[in-house]
Amino acid sequence: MYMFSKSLEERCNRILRDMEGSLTARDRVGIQDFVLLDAYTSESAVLDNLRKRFNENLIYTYIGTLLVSVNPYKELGIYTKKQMDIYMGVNFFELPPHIYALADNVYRTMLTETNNHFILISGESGAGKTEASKKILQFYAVSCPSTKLLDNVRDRLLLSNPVLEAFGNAKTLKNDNSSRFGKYMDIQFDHMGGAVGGHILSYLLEKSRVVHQNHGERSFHIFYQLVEGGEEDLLRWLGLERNCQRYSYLVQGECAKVSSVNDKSDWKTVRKALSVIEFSESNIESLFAIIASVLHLGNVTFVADSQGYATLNNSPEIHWLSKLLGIPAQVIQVGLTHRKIEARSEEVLSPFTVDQAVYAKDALAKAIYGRTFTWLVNELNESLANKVSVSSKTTVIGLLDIYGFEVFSVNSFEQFCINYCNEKLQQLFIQLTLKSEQEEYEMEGIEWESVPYFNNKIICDLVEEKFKGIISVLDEECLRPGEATDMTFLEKLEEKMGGHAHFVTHKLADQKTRKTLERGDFRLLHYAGEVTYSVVGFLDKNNDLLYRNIKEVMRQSKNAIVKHCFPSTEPDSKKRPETVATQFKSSLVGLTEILMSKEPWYVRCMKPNEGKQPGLFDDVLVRHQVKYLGLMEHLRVRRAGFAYRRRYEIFLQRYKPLCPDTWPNWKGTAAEGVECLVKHLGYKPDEYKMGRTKIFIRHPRTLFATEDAFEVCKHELGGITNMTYKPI
Ligand code: AOV
Ligand code: MG
Repeated sequence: MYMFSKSLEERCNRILRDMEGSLTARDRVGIQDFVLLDAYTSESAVLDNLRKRFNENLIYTYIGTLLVSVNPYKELGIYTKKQMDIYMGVNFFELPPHIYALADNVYRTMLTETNNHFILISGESGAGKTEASKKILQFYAVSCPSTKLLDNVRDRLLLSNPVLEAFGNAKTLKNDNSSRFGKYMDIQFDHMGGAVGGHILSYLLEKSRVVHQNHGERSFHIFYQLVEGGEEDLLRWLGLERNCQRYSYLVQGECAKVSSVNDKSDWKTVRKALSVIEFSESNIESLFAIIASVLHLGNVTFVADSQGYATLNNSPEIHWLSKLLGIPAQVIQVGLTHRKIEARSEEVLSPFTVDQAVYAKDALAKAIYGRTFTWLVNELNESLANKVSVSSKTTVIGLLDIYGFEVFSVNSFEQFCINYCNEKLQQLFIQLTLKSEQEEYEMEGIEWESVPYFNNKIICDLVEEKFKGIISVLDEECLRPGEATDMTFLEKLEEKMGGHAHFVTHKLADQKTRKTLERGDFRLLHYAGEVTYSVVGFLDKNNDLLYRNIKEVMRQSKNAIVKHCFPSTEPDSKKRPETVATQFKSSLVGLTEILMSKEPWYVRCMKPNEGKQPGLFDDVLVRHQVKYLGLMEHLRVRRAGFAYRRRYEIFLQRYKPLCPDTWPNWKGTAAEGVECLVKHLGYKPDEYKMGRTKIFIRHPRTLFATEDAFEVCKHELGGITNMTYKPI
């Protein structure tokens, strides 16, 4: 159901204007769809095209309906309301590529076909995934039908973003606003296309960041926003000073200030958003009491008594913790310095050493923050729940925006999980693009040729395979407390994975590679490149242990959110909870199932340089991304059998001026019209196939030539009677 309200001439003029028409323009700005690129098999041609377009500030290019996006690292002025209006309801290929064109296409397809869709946004850290997902959401917010009720939903959908980003994003070396959790958001639409609700699923928050940040990185934005932007009396009430340097948890990375981030104004945005989303004032108070508590907790220090056990002075931090969490100071004090153990059916308190106490304190800070984040997502979901059209059936568009593939100088358990997640999504992409291609040919009754490609399943298996994969080995080691260490984990890996083409360690490596590895490292050859992981902390982070008695302490809290996050119904810690990696693995299986039941669309984001700089296109870096994102394979698959396909109606509508029999109106079926049209244009019989609903064109140059012919005649539109067409 495409809207052809605008006159043909107007549309053609627009195509002229967008400069894709003449050859000189094409030379300068490149081709807007890689499928139309003549030397399509060459990586260099693809790269040249991307570079040309990037230099002209054209950051978007298609491969068929897949959108490639290169981060411009500057404001382009292409996301205005005017731009949205231009793209709204216009046939996908008629305008220059844009994220709005994709969003519009997904939306219209959903409405016509009344089915569910998702947009998979991928690319490495800093490539522009989160920005892309926000642009899509904004497009829907503006373009969907509007009523007072719907506007309220729209505002909530939009404002859930700054809140989640405040609590779940942070500055890393790769990205000043890096997502430290995975996010899948369903936007629900009624049959009229109104956005009636939403639902968010979050995946594994990197909560270790609360207590530790690498040099040049920060903790989650919300801490800095509160300290920098919080109102005077709020800070007083929370016992905070307006100085990030005062808080041990905020200065580990030595960069509390970031030039591209305005914590003060972001605070205002978040504060306002929380009100619009209808968080109650008491919940908002409890929420900030928690954020402040984490900061106070970070400043707690222990000293060793004469026996070497950790003691705590009645420090101001304990006073504030007691006040903000509503737990007696004495209880907190004991909780932070002891652990409950069972001795002969009796429970006794065993004192911590200073190191143990510091460990327990950090574990508590991570747990409080992590659980609060989960609570926050649940609250947002309640606020976003569809209350508008409960009776009628809704369809959804899912937006998937996760943490991108990342490689730092030291990589730990967190990077392992993040990169594993990226492997899974790449696997999904491979399965879906090949699968859907195959199915389409089958459905349309057309033979198909397969294309060789690198299947990263081998790496997914290496990580996740039952009993054999890295996660299984890690879990096994986690089951041997006291005996197992990070090093025994590494040794087990060497035993089990030795010889695997994508796994190497110092011991297993050849001489040359050995020099690049430390004894405590293992290296995975990911689809996107090599990553060396340091095993230090793997067992600990996978166990994510929180002592039972400290949970009991938290349960006494009068802070409503803390109370909710540490319920008395929580399973006894004697029963072993699932490890972090295993939970993450299961959640990704769940995600895959959700996605597989929907129609896929793709945005592949790329980073033009490592320096977050505008105008700089690093050939080596982009070429690498073109490779691992599988763009070449995707392109080849699109062109393997038949590069292009169009629904008969759409093809006819666009090209009918090229044939006197079909212009201006064709009386028969669309398929007959197309047949008549392509015969008139002189398509050779093996150049195209007529499917059940679509025409399939083997070489893009055929479509290209048709497009050129169309360009030539556009000035004489309406008067075309005797065009002859010479295939190239
Ligand atoms: P990511 O989501 O892919 O990284 P972001 O979407 O956060 O990356 O983009 C990183 C930064 O690049 C943004 O903060 C913007 O400054 C800039 N940027 C991205 N896209 C655009 C655009 N279309 N126009 C202008 N600037 C842009 V990560 O979450 O780290 O994997 O984990
Ligand atoms: Mg992101």
